[in-house]
Amino acid sequence: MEKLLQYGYIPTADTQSYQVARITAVHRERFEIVCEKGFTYARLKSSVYFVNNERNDDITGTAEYPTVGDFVLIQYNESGDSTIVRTLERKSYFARKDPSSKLHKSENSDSFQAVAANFDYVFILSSLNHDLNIGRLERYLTLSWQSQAIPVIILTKADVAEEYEDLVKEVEKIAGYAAVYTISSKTGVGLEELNEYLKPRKTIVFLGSSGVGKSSLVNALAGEEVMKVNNIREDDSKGRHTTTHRQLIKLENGVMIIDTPGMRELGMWDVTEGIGEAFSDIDQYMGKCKFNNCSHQNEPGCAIKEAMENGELSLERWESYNKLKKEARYSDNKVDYSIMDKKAGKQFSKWNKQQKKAGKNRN
Ligand SMILES: Nc1nc2c(ncn2[C@@H]2O[C@H](COP(=O)(O)OP(=O)(O)O)[C@@H](O)[C@H]2O)c(=O)[nH]1
Ligand SMILES: [Mg+2]
Repeated sequence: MEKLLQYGYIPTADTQSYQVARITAVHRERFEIVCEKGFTYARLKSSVYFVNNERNDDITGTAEYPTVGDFVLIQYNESGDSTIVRTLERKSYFARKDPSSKLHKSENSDSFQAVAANFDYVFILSSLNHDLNIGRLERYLTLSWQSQAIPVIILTKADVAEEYEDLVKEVEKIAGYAAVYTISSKTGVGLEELNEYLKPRKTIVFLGSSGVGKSSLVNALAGEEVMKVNNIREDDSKGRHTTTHRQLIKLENGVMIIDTPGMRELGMWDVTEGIGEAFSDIDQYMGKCKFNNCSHQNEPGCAIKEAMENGELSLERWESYNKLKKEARYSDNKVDYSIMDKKAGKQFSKWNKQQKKAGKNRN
């Protein structure tokens, strides 16, 4: 079990006679995995996988396709692809609506896919250069809290940004419980302070729009080029979208990193939970109004109105909160994994097709 422990596995499940593996990348129909025997490939067989995962009704988020970061049980095959038997319980995950789902438009029947799993921290990267967007950060924070991992805000490219103190203050105001760091991958400024997150057996997901410097930071932390850097046109700060691939890599010091192409690119844009944590400054006023059914419009004794009047709460912040809250109401109760479980067999073939298509686009 030594190798899997290094990959962050905590032995809890009854693994029976199977081997444990961690998924390091997802290809068309094949998974790159690491197991005790080293790096190898694995596949799903619906006759095996969906039978074995039916027992997982009680475990949120596991009765579906494995994704990068997942711990799985495999039948190890020495001479070919191993077979994935079952996905183990996730301690954290990001999910998106299944883009291949035809049921998208109807309110309660969306199916979901996990896009990354079992991470400890989410590094939310945003460039101090010119694309810093508070609303987007608030959304990233909410999605991160929802994932069950701890968000950390990292403001990049400090070497080229001018006069960014006010910007940092603005970010700190909306960061809530999340820590905020200012760094430059180019000069190395601020990187040392990230050391407390870069521990063996921990997994970090990198999030942020294309071009903010995710791959550059991975390389700076690794001390070598492990990720391809996009050369962007600095005039409009739009990166080329080359990272379409999610991959888990382990650095020399034992920390693991999942680089992503960004949440919008991943189609992960819906908030459901996590708003309370992301907006802890607003949450504290809830239940403090004179009327407990206060709509925070014109009622007397409204704690929100008071906070805005005395400058504790800004209108922008209140509007962001309401915007995400409204979306969350629409997507409430949609992540019903027990339903997914029953549909799993049907989804498997659909998913296979989708992976093939994605693979074609990628190549
Ligand atoms: N000046 C400066 N440029 C950076 C920094 N980090 C990344 N870049 C540049 O920003 C562009 C996009 O970087 P990349 O790491 O590929 O971004 P990703 O798309 O988020 O992975 C590249 O041209 C990098 O050289 C930094 O700290 N300072
Ligand atoms: Mg990149």
